[in-house]
Amino acid sequence: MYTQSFNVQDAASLKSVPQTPSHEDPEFQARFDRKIDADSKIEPQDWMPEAYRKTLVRQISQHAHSEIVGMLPEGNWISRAPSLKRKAILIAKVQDEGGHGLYLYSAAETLGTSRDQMLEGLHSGKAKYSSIFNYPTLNWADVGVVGWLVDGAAIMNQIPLCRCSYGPYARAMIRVCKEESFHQRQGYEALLVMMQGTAEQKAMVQDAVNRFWWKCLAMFGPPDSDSPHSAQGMRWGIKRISNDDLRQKFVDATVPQAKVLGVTLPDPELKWNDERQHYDYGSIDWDEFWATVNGNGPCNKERLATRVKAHNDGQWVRDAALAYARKQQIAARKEAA
Ligand code: BYC
Repeated sequence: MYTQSFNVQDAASLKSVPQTPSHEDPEFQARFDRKIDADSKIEPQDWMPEAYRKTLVRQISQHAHSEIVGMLPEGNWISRAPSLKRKAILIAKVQDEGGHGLYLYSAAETLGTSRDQMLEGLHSGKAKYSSIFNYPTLNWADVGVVGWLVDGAAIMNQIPLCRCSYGPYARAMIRVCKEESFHQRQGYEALLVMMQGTAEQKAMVQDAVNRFWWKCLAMFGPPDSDSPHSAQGMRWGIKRISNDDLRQKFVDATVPQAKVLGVTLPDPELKWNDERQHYDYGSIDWDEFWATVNGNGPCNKERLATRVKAHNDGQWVRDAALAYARKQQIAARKEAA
């Protein structure tokens, strides 16, 4: 599964589904709307409005970029994991994230955008990826907290995407979510072990939670009132639950987990609201969020430079895979002749 693309030339002619002629015909539109209203899946060969296609390419490619950039902060800790067991788990997790990127790039390719185009967007700094990966992982506790909170937030956001109206994205997300739930649990378990350790270990966990908590709340995106894409995304059945509702679900699910772990979530305003039957929480620093999303977070430049270098260093692998595929093709043609 991880190498599915290696023997396929990454050219638009091979990987893309041809675009439907661009007439936004009322009859086609009505058929599309009926499918959305009936909660049926839209498949690559179906007619779809250009704006729907563009929204999906934007969201799925950003999601794919987040998966592969997300490999970097954790990948830094593979060589410094505290035991062989933790190292093996972390290698598996980071490899899973690479796999998620591949499923998602493949899903986006079915919409007519090649992987080269998407990667060009990432490497040139035009395309977005999740804000959370522009913060550093300073110590081993951060790796546990990334699993518990970052993957926890990702699952909360991604479970509804398994019901997304676009078939290939929805199907990719089913597998992604299964793997993400292992990631979340391994992070939580690593933290539980540290919380039974020395005072220094407990302090490390608390410090990591303090640094990541607010950034994880911001991962769900701007408040609904400031989210330009939410209303249309929900009308199309791409987004099923709004940014604010997902954020609330995440807070409600995480507070009891923090209690079991024995850490304090760094928000003096966090308290149960009996009337709302939800936890109230304090204000997120949206200026910091936008600064990070727009390229000025603590690690944006480092992440992009590492990613571009990894891509360039991997050129020989892609060349070799394509050369092998060409050889196989020639051999197959000879045999058929
Ligand atoms: N970071 O109108 P909105 C993971 C952008 S987890 C950066 O609400 P939308 C992983 C947004 O793109 C993370 N940018 O947009 C976990 C838009 O900008 P553009 C990845 C953000 O699309 C562990 C603008 O703000 N998950 O992969 O309706 C280990 C306005 O926002 C962020 C996904 O991508 C952010 N946090 O909703 C490894 C899930 N939030 O495009 C990996 C799929 C918002 O207009 N994506 N923006 O320039 C989604 O569900 C939605 O795209 C979002 C945003 C909820 C993220």
